[in-house]
Amino acid sequence: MRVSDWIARYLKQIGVDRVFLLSGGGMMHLIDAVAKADLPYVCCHHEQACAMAAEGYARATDRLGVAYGTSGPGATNLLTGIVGAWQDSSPTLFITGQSKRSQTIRLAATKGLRQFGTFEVDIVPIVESVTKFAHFLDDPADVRRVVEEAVHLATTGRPGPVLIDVPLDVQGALVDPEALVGYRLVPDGEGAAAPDIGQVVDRLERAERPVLLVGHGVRCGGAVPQLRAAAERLRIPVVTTQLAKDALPHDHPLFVGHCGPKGDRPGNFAVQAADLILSLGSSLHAQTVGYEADLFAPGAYRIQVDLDRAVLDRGDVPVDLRVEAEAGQFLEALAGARGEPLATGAWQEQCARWKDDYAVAREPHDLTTTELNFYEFADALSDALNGDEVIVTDAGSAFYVLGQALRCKGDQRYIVSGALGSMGYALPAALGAAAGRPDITVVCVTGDGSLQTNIQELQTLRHYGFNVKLFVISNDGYASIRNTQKGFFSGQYIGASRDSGVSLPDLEAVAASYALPYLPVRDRETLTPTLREALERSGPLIVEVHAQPEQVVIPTVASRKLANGGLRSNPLHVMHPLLPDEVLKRELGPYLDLEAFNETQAE
Ligand SMILES: Cc1ncc(C[n+]2csc(CCOP(=O)(O)OP(=O)(O)O)c2C)c(N)n1
Ligand SMILES: [Mg+2]
Repeated sequence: MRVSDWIARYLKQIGVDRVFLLSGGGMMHLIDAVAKADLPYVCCHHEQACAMAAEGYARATDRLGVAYGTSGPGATNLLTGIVGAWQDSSPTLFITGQSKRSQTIRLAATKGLRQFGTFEVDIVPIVESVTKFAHFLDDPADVRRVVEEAVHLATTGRPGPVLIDVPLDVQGALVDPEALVGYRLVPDGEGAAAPDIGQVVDRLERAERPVLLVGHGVRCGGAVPQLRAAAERLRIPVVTTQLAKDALPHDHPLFVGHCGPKGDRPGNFAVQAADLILSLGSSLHAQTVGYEADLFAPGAYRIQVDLDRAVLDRGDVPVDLRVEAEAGQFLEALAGARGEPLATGAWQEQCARWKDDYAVAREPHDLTTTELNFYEFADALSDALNGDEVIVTDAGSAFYVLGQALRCKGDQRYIVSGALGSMGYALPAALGAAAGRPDITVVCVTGDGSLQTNIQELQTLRHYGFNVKLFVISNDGYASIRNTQKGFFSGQYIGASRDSGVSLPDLEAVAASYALPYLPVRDRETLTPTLREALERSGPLIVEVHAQPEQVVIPTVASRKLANGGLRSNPLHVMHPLLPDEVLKRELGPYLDLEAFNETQAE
C-alpha cells in the first residue's frame, strides 16, 4: 500500500471519523487515500478554516482533529489555525503535501534557495515554534513511526498541534505495512511522580477564604468530572477563566464567576478577597489575573498546579507554591488526601451573595436604543438553550460579552479562540464541532466584522447542512476597535467604521446567495421568539441580530495611558462603572486594605 493509504487507514483505526481538507495537486495521493479508505471528509473553502474546523472538532469531541493541506499556500494558510491549537492546547494533526524530495529546498545541496519545486514552501521550520512536533517525512519506511509519534504527542501531556509534511513521491511510495516499525514510547522511569499534596492540603485546611481558580487545562486533561467532584466534596468556591467557563454550570452553588479585566465583579471580588488561591490548569495569564500582577489577590497564598513547566517557570505572577502535575492526577491525589468538606460556610455564602448581587446582567447596560444591547442577547440566549449545546464564539464583542455573560448550563461546551482571539474563528470551528457532534445543536455567535474573514465557509455550511445556528451580531463594523479608538485616541477612527474604511454587505442578501435560511432580530420584542424559532428549526440557519453600534463592554477594569506611552491598570476589584466607595468598602473592606490601592487607580 502507499504511504498515503497507510496514513488514512491508521487515522480511521484510531477513531478519527472526519478530516478537513482543501484539495491540491501537491497532496494528490494523500487525499486519494482518504477517499479510498472511506474516511469521511469535509471540504472547507480556505485552509485556515480547515485548521480551525479541525480544532473545533477536537474540542467538541475530545478526539484528535485532523486537517490536510496542499503544498505551498495550502500549508501556510493553515498557520493561524495551528497557532490557535498550540496556544489553546487542542490535539490536532496537520498533514501537508510537499514537492517531490528531489525538488525541495530542504534537501537541495544549495543552501539559501527561495524555491525549488512547484508551489513549494518549506513549512516545517515555519511551524516548528508553534507545534509539538513537525516532521518532513523523507523516508517512506518511517511513516508508521512518525505518524504514531505525532499522534502520541498531540494527544498526551499538554495537548497541541503536530504537523507532518509529506513529499509527493513519498505520498505515493509503496510500503509493506507488516514491515513498518512503530513508535516506541521511551518510558520515563516510574511514570509521573504523584504530586506532593501535603502542603496543599495543609494550606487548604488553614484557609478561611479559599478559591479554586479553574483554567482550560482542566478540560484539556479530561478532568472536569473530577473537578466537579472535588469542589463539591471540599465545598470550595470556584472561579474560572472565561476559556474554562464550561467547567462548571453557572447555576452550580459553588460557581462564583470569572476573574480578569473583562471578567465579572463576583469572580474578581472572590479572588481579590481570597486568602488562598488554588489555581488548576490556568496559566495565570493577564486576561485572568489582570495587567498588574502585583495587584492580583494581594492577601492570598497562591498555589499554581499546571503540567507545563514553562508556564510554571514564567514568573511574572508571584506564586508561593508551584505543583507540576496534570489536573486529573492532582485531583485524584487531593481526593485521597482530603475527603472532608472545608469549614468555609460563611465564605461560600459571601461568594453566593456577590454572585447574585453583582450578576453581569444587573450592570447598567444601555437599553434605550431600538437596537439590542449585546448583553440582552447573551442573557436571552442563555435562557433559551437546553444545556446540551456546543457554543462557539468569535473575536470582538462576542469574545468579551459572551465570555462574561453567557451562563453555561448542563453539559454545554464553550469553544472560543481563547488565547489568540482570531477573527473568523467561530464559523469554521462551529463546522468542525457540528461535523464531530451531529447529535447536538451548535450555536455559533460571531460579529458582522469577524464573519467576513471566513465568510466563504457559509458555503461549507450550506453544502453539508450542518446543524449550526449562526447568530451574527450586526453593529456596523468593528465596535471593539471603535471602543479602543474612543478610549485612547479621542475617537479618531481608522479601520473601524464605514467612514474609516470598513463597510459590510447586506447579510440578508448574503444569506440568500448562499441559500441559507435567514431570520432578523430588529428589536427586543422579537428576540426571544426568534431565538426559540431558530433553535427549534433543524439544519443551518442565520440569525442577524441588529445591535448597538456603540456597544460598551461592562464591567471592565480600566487602564490609563501614562506620560511615557505605557499603560497602568486598576486592580481587578475596581471595575467600571465604578461602585461608590462605601459600597466597595462594605463588600471588600473586611478582607482587603482598600486604601493601599488608591494611587494606582485609573478614572
Ligand atoms: C485575525 C484578526 N485580525 C484583527 C483582529 C483585531 N480585532 C479584534 S476585534 C476586531 C473587530 C471585530 O469586529 P466584529 O466581529 O464585528 O465584532 P464587534 O467588535 O463589532 O462586536 C478586530 C479587527 C483580530 N482579533 N483578529
Ligand atoms: Mg461588529
